[in-house]
Amino acid sequence: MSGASARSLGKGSAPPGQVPEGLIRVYSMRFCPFAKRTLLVLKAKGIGHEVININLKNKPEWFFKKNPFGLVPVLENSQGQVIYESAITCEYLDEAYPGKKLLPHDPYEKACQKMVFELFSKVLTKQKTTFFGGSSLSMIDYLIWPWFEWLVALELNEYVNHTPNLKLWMAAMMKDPAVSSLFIDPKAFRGFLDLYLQNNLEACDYGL
Ligand SMILES: N[C@@H](CCC(=O)N[C@@H](CS)C(=O)NCC(=O)O)C(=O)O
Repeated sequence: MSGASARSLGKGSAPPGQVPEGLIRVYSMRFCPFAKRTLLVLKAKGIGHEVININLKNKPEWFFKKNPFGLVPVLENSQGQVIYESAITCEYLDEAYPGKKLLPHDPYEKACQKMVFELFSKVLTKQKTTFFGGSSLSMIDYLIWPWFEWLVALELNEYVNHTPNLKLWMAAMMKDPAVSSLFIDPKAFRGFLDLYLQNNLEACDYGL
């Protein structure tokens, strides 16, 4: 993966050129939990990609041509096709690329994952298996994880102590190679959050 730790592009920057053949590009922001979903799926499936960070406090004019809502993540492939909305980018990657399938093949099982996703905050405590999609890690776990990573980074994970299944799930997630290799730097995250809440234009590049 290239560019993940590069400074973000802001207003006045030149639009990046065509995506090199054999790679997919993700427009991201280092601390965005939605973009983290896409990055987790890229990593878990071993998809060759490059990352372009966007300054969300000072967005480049050209970025709105990639996503009219001006939000990250956005995927762009070498044919110039653009996909946005994190859950849609994840499903696209799972379908378009070979390797480990993260969404179940069975239509009912797939619908169940989507229902859990829609309701995830309400059903978390009803989880009966180690992972949300069953005994092995699948798409739904990656879609939910980035917010729990924030709890760990902010040292607030004691709030899950009263839900033992959730605690076990978090411990199991931390052992996943995609999750551990993309784990947010807690110090940098806190520094980012501090600046972001002050609307500081340097927030997205904190620590670089
Ligand atoms: N529903 C979108 C939400 C994405 C989103 O809110 N991304 C944030 C960064 S974490 C963003 O781009 N914020 C810029 C803004 O609100 O102007 C998705 O799932 O992709």
